[in-house]
Amino acid sequence: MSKPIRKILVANRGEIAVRIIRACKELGITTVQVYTEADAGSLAVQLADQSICIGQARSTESYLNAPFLVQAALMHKVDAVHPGYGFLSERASFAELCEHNGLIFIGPSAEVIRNMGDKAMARKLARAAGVPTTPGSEGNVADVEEAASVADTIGYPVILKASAGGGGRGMRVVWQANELRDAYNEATREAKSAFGDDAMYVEKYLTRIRHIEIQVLGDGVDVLHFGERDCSIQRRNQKLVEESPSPALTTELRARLGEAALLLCRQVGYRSAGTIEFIFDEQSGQFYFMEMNTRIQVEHPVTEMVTGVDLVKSQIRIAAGEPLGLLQQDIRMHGHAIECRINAEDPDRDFMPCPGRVTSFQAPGGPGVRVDSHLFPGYVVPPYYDSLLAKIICWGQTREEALMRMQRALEELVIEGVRTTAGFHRKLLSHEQFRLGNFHTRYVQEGFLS
Ligand code: MV4
Repeated sequence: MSKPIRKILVANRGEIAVRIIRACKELGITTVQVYTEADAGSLAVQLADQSICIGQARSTESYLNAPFLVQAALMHKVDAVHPGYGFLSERASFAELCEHNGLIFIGPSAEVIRNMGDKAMARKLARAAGVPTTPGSEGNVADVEEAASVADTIGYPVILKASAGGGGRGMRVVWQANELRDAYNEATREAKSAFGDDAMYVEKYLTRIRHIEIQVLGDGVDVLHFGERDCSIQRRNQKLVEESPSPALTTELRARLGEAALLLCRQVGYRSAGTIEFIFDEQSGQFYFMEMNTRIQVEHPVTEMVTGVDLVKSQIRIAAGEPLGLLQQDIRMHGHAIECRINAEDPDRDFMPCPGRVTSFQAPGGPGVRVDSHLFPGYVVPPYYDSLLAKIICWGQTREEALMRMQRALEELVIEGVRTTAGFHRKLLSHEQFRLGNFHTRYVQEGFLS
């Protein structure tokens, strides 16, 4: 079904709200930006065609308040709602509420969001589609006895994962049998309080891995993949640096990962932008399905820089019922792109958040440099939301050129008034092993921050 989209409610904030507004401007779509008292002076409000205050600063009273957002959408007579990432972007009930009110939700169907949000169900769907999954339980385990039995079968270490979790939340690594019971009880208690659901599944824990994810676009009939992003540079499950292509993948492995991602998407008739996350064991060359994210991701510009495809505009076109209009052979990855997330956090104080007024801001520029940010001089970084200030994405013909450009961009960057992670990135990019492409998900906490 195809319905023209002439007006969109931007149901998010910060840099991704600016990104969505830019895509809409290029498509000739009118934008309505929601904001809270804390975001009243934001760049997104300044750039949007219209704006509406949806409440107080606290997210639960605003950006997480589905009825407020739908009410704002109906008042402004928008055709569609773009959820961005985080907040309600993967809340199936929000997608349903939009659709029940005649609004297009720019994302997959509520059913697909729900199924992929249940990590044990997602694992089952992946396995049924023929996607490699780690040894472990078929779905959720009934109790600690079943968890122990699965762990005995697959061998320690194992990782307990909350079905309602994801992104590293509600996980527990268990190194030996006598720790399992306590770990299981803690993990289920934590999951119950964090997600209201203590369902748990068990996987063989792979210790030295890379986090490799595949970007996809589906229109409900066809699905395409846009290559991988290596997101292994993380700290406490927060991605810091992402790049494409991965230094660890051969052409053959890239094709196998892409094909595996498409298998799952075809199985569920995937529609919109999405990302399939894998863990890649470099020693064995094996990769395994981890989870599927049913939203546009923070790091999407890395893929845009190497493929030339605007993923946000594609999402909006698909939501309007347009076909993909591309074939897999049309998609080429050219050169190398790397993204550094500049957060208002202090690396010298355990990355603690540092909100406050940005007294000066000078973005880098020049060949191959892209800055996605909502900052401007005088902007006050609020304490209520995530600490992302800007994403610097650099492209080069080679990884070395992309790294050199990123170092130049980080040196040009000026943000004063709040402490940021820019210095951390400059240090990381000067590390020999990182420059050689030799890293994994424990690189930061093991060799770098200790
Ligand atoms: C794993 C794993 C190793 N073995 N699963 C992290 C977040 C979510 N996407 C799944 N994650 C992982 N799942 C198995 N079977 C390693 C990760 C992982 C990770 C785990 C704990 C702490 C930091 C991590 C960073 C990246 C990936």
